[in-house]
Amino acid sequence: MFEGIARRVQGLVSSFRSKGVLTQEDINKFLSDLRWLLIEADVSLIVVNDLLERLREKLKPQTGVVSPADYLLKVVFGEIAQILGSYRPLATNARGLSIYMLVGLQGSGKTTTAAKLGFFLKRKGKSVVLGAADPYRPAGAEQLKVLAAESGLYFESFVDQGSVNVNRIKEFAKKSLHDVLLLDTAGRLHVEADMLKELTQLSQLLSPQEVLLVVDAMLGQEAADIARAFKDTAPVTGIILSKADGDERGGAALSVAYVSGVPVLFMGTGEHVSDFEPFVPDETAAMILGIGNPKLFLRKLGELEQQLAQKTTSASAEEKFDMNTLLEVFESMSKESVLGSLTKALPVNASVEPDVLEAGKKRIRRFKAIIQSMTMYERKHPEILNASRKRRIAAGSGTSVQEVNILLKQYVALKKLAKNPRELQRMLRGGLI
Ligand SMILES: Nc1nc2c(ncn2[C@@H]2O[C@H](COP(=O)(O)OP(=O)(O)OP(=O)(O)O)[C@@H](O)[C@H]2O)c(=O)[nH]1
Ligand SMILES: [Mg+2]
Repeated sequence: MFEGIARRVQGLVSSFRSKGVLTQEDINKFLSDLRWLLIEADVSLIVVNDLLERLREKLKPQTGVVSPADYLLKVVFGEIAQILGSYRPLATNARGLSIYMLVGLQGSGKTTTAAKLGFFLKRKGKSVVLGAADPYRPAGAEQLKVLAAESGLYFESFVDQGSVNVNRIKEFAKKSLHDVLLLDTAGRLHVEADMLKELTQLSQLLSPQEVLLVVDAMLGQEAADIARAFKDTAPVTGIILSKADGDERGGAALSVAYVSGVPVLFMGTGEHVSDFEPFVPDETAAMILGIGNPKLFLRKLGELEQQLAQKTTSASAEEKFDMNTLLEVFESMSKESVLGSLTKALPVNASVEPDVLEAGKKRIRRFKAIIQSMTMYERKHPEILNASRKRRIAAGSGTSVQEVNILLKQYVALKKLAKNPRELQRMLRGGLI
């Protein structure tokens, strides 16, 4: 699911992995590439434009957070999760049977989804009845009956002589000791006024707890237009995105809730009855961005930021900034526990560039070796380092004079900023990882 878009987002972001800073120009380029990426993923234009506008406001040039790539991922992740809406559980009827009507176009997956949702609720301990309420396709009732039997759910047909018997549903609801009745209603080829009218009437007569619209995610942004058309006329309360396994571009997932204003509550992820999941925006956003483990990603990012903040602020507060301070910062940065696990929490989907992170780690190792080859006096007063001392340090640390010079340059720049801990902290992260 969403592999296509995830791979492309990762490709886009990974070009920032080797950078130490993020300029406004970088941001503009990133946003324009992202725009194309989203349009090609068949995301609704209204979503593309709004998302881009939010990002344009949020993204600021950085001398670096952990790395520009992670900073971009973090901000985009937050905004996409917002666009996807918020998760809510199904409404229930405290006084008895909860009725959920499943509505949607022909072939969208209503009947299959009824069985999936029923199976999902059964696993949560509910007693579920699948109710046939499609008067036009007798075969549909048969299909529902078979699925009910296969999934260990109850079945009841409410179709009498070519129409839905509403009174019988009401009677059933009154007497039933079950928890949930899932009604599989009639679909049409297109969104048609008479279908919407029929659904609205049925819903007025039954007052169901939810009217769940099943939309086919393989339709991309058209899924969002369909959802909107239903919502405008019928009392749709939630969306189930079916065939999300076929939506590798992510266009439907990104568009449907935002365009229709109705939350996506579940998604179907395959043909089997258990291929069904609650739609959790954070997790879906992570999938779309190709972040392997979003919780771990955000937690590790936070930890690293905090560690660096502590090191840098404590030193600068006492105005004792010297090579020892820098060494401490390097040590906290190069700890396997932080960098290593951050890498693991990062995208699973290929295009992470291990060499870039490896290069960052290697650079820190070499800088550490340089400082360790200095005497204590040199560490406190690096300004005394002349050409011959530098040669000695380079030889002692197995590095080059050039690298010693680079480190000294960074040190001078950082020391200047030592009175401003925030700036120092950002610069440290930007320049060194
Ligand atoms: N890959 C995949 N296929 C699905 C999914 N959900 C449904 N399908 C398939 O989509 C096709 C149509 O599903 P149905 O449940 O019969 O659709 P429907 O909306 O009830 O169709 P009508 O009753 O004719 O309006 C079937 O072949 C299902 O197996 C899904 O999440 N993933
Ligand atoms: Mg059907």
